[in-house]
Amino acid sequence: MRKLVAAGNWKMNTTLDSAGALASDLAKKVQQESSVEVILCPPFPYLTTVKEKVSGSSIKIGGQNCYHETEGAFTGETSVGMLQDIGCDWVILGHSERRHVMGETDADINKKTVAALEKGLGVILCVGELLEERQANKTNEVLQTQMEGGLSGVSAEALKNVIIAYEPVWAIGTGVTASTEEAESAHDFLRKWLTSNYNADVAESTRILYGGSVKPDNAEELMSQPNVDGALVGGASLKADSFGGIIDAAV
Ligand code: G2H
Repeated sequence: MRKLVAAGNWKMNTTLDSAGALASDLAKKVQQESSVEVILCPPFPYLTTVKEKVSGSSIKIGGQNCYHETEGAFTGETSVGMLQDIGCDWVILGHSERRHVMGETDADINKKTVAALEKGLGVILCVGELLEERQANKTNEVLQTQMEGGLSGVSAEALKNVIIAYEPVWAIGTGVTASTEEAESAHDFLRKWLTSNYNADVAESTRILYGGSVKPDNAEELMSQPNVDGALVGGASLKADSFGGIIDAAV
């Protein structure tokens, strides 16, 4: 039985005050014992504040990115160890905005994934196709390439600390959500990929989240699909009531 996940990707949003207030509101809602794993990924400067505000709840925090090197002259980058130092359990890697705005490749994402897992930091690995790739019937091909690239060299043991997030790029921040059938079909493909490339146990235990315009009113139906194990939420994670509604949908 896979524990469902509600992960909030705040992207480059919030202020110090609003991030703290949002974290406090969510901490009141999510108790120590929760049937849903709640992960908040605020901007780097607010991680420490958010961590403080959620203490006493079961909420975990994560970075939205990291760098694969441990230290040195890498201006603007944040290491895995730094994220762990301030209490992160997770890092989002391979988000489509990193791939398509910042130009990250599967090789870049793989280096970060391997570095994070080597140090025991959990990875939320995002994969997903562009609209033109879906229209050209290349969805599965793209997912296969991104899974093979991102997880190259990752053992079945290390994969226990990985969550996959399927985020069709055409559904991100657009208000367009994949239909439950489209989401389930991609998730089913990803789980079969895990079976073929790892084994049935790994495939059965790995959480696969859906991301892309998830809201309280579509979350329950998406998460009722057999292969959808929760949501990675952007816009709707920025308000306690809407993210709270998504957490409730996962309960
Ligand atoms: C996809 C998602 C969060 P949104 O990027 O990762 O954002 O829910 O705003 O589409």
